[in-house]
Amino acid sequence: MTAIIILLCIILISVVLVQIGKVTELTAQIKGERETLKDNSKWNAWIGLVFMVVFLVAVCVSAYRMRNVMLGYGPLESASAHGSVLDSLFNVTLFFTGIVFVLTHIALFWFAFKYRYKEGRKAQFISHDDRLEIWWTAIPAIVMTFLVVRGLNAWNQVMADVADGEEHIEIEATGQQFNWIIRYPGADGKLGTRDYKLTTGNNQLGQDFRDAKNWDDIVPAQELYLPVGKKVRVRIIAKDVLHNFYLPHFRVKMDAVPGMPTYFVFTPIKTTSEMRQELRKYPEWNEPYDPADPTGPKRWEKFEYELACAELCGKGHYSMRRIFRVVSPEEYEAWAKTQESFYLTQIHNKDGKENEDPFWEQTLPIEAAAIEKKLTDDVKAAGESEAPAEKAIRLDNIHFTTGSATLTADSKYELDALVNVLTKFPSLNISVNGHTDNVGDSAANLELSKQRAASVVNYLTTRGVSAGRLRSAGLGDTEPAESNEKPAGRRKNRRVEFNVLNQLPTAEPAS
Ligand SMILES: [Cu+2]
Repeated sequence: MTAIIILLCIILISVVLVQIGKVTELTAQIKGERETLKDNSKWNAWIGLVFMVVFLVAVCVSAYRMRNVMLGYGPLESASAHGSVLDSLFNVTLFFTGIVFVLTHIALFWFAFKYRYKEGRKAQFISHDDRLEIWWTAIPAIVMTFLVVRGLNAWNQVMADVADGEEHIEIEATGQQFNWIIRYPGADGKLGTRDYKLTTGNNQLGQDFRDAKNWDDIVPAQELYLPVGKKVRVRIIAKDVLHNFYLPHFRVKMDAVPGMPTYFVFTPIKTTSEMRQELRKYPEWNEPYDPADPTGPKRWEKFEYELACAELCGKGHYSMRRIFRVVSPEEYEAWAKTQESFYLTQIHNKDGKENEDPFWEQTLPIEAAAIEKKLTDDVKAAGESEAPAEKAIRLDNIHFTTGSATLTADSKYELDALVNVLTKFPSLNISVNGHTDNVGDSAANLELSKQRAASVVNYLTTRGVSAGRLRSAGLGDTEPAESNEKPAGRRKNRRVEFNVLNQLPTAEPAS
C-alpha cells in the first residue's frame, strides 16, 4: 500500500514539474527571453544568499548542539595521557580550516549575488597579478608549515615506543573475522612467542607452548581490565584481513595488518567510574539507556570504554566490540589474580589435546603452587569428612616411566607439595595406593601398583616424613575409576591416590 502511495506521489510531482516548465516557457514567450533571464538571475542570487545564511547558521547550531557528544569536547575529553595532544591538533586545524570554510562560502554566494546578471555589465578579465599570487601562495604555505610541524611533533610524541627498562604492561590484540583476541602476559609480565604454523582450532593464536613465557599467558573472554596511570603497550596483529584497533576514548587507533605487527602505547588517566561521574553532569547522558525503559538506568551509568574495529573488514565487522574497564591498580591486580592461564586451563594435559601440548603428561613448575593449594584444600575437606569416599585424594601429577616404578623428575612438584601438606597437618596419616589400567597381566599390574605406591612412600620418607605416618598398598586393576575401554579412561585409571586415615582436628592450619 505504502509503495503504491509513494509511486502515485512521484507521478504527481513529475506532472507538476512538467506543468511548471510549460508555464515558464509560456511566460518567457510572452515576456521575452531577456526579461526572463533577468528575473531568474535575480531570484537565483537571492536564493543563494539565503541558502548561505541558513547553511552557516545551521553549521554553527549543529556544532553547538552536538558539543557534548563529540570526542574532544564537553564530557568526552581524552581519557589517555597523549589524547589531549591529538585533540589540540584537531582544534588548531579546525580553527584555520574553519576560517577558510566560512570566508570562502561567504565569498562564493556574495559574488554570485553581487555580480548577478545586469544589462550592459561586462566581466573584467585579469590574466595575471603578482601581488595576488604572492598572497594566496604565501599565506597557505605559512599555515601549512605551522600545521605540519605541529603535527610531526605530535606524531613523534604519540608514537614514541616504551624506553628500555621502562615500566609498562604489554598486551596483545589479534584481529580476526570477527573478533579481537586479547592476550595478557600473566604473572611473568612477558608475552610468549607465537608461530602461525602452530595455529589450530584449540590454539587460535598459534602460541608456542615450548616457550615457558606462554604458560601463564591469559586470554580473557569477558571484560578486559587496565590499571589507571600505567603505560600500556598494545601489540597489534591481524590473522586474516586488515582490521583497525580503535579505542576512541583513549584516542588510540592503529591498523592491524596481516603479516606486519604494529603497536600503540598509551596511558589511561581516567577510570571507568571517574568517566561516568564526568558524564553524569551533562543532560545528554542523563537520558535513559534503553528508550523503551524510561525508568531504567541512565546512559552515564552504562558507559563503558569500547574497543572497536575501525576497518570495514566484512559483514560481521560490527561484532568486534570489546569492553575495556579502567580501574585502580589494586583492582587490576585483584582481577589479574582471578584470570586463569590459557595453556593450563585449556591445553595442558586436557583430553584430546595431546598433539598441541608439548608437555603432555608432565607437570610444570608453574603448577606447583596450585597443586599445593588443591592438596591442602582436599586434605582439609577429607580430614573433616566422615564419608569414606571423600577420604581418597588423587595425585594427578605423579608420573612413572612406562612399565616401571621409577618416578619421573616432574613428579617432584606434587610430591614436594604433599611433603609440605604433611608438615602443615602434623597429625595426618595417609595410605598411598597404586592403581593401574587393565592392559596386560593382572598379577603383573598388581605388583607394579605396589611398587609404585612404595616409590611414593620412599620419596616422602627421604624428604623427612616419618615412616610411621605412611602406609602403602597396590590395588592393580581391581578398582578402575572409569571404564578401561578408551585411552582417556585408561589414563584416568593409571593413578596414585592416597587415603586420609584419620580425622583431623578442625583447628589445624588451612595454609
Ligand atoms: Cu575488523
